[in-house]
Amino acid sequence: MLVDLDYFFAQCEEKRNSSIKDKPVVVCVYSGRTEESGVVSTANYIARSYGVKSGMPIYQAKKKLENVEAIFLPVDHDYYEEVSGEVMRVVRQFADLFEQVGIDEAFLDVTVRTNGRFQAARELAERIRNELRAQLGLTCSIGVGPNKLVAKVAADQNKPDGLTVIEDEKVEHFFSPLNVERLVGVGTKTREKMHSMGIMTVGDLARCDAQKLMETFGKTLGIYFHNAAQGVDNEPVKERTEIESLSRIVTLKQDSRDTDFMMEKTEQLCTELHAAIVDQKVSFKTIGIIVILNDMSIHSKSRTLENPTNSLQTMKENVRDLFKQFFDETGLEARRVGVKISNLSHERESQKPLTSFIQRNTD
Ligand code: TTP
Ligand code: MG
Repeated sequence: MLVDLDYFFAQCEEKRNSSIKDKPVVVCVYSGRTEESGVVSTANYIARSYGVKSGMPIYQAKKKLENVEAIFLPVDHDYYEEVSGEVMRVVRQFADLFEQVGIDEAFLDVTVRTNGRFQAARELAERIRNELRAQLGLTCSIGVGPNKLVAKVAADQNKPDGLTVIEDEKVEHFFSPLNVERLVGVGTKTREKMHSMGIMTVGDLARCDAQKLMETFGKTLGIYFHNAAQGVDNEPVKERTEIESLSRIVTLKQDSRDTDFMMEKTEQLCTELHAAIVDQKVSFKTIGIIVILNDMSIHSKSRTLENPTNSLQTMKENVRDLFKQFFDETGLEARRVGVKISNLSHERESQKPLTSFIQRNTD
């Protein structure tokens, strides 16, 4: 099953201050250029009924809510992370396998505890919904299906506060009339392309020749669309062991306090760390250096950035600065040096509101 919290950031704001609950609530990422520049991160369903949407410029949302008393608030990511942590602690107790996929979303494999029975899964989903409401005062939407793809599409079917259960033999019936963009992976551009091919619904896509899809979208995507349209998906729910930090250390040929020499040696470490975080789709917010002296004493220095990033450039620049500071301040000589990144977060949570939405709006 997929559990997705409703209008999450805005619902968190309502939880903190229930007096705003019956008004349109719009949570904004202010870019700071002018008082109103920036985009809507999310909005409660009252605001959505006036046409306010995620990714919309703030001035446009204000225009839509011109004659109503609406609440505009800046994003408070730390608070949403805290609430997300509480939500996930509750939800994961109901899973055989648990995979958080965003700040407000998680997949649960419940096959074992339900003996593969959809009725039992439905009851479990109801219990999760009740627990979240009772313990945290929050609503969510849940989709249940034979695989992750169907569960995800089902969760989007009855929002907010909905539960949709799609059993194996109902998948085709459920999928075929849906607009094709409801499939995970079909964005605006792909939708336009599909429309131009006469593919409007998931059923149309399912009937489309696989070869033609591969020619148009490339082999990987073509096969994916072909399978997805039939509700076929074999991705397992993957338990993630939360990594807290990553580090790499190298031994120097001779003791040194020269920043350029240090950078030469640590460049490779940064590249390795960068490859690891790209692979695991995480960003770092804290970057540090480790310096081990020839008496084996360990020293470290770190700094925390304003926003999480996965930039190799940022990593290297900060490492250079930190080494420079460390050796200017201490006058010591290093025998081994290392780089450490911590405060890691999954990319979707950390970067979506800050980059891709703004980008999408300035396209
Ligand atoms: P979603 O689960 O996509 O959206 P939602 O929870 O606000 O609404 P829904 O009821 O449809 O589930 O995203 C979770 C949070 O991620 C959302 O509350 C705010 C943030 N977000 C953005 O900042 N910008 C966006 O464009 C989207 C879609 C989400
Ligand atoms: Mg949500």
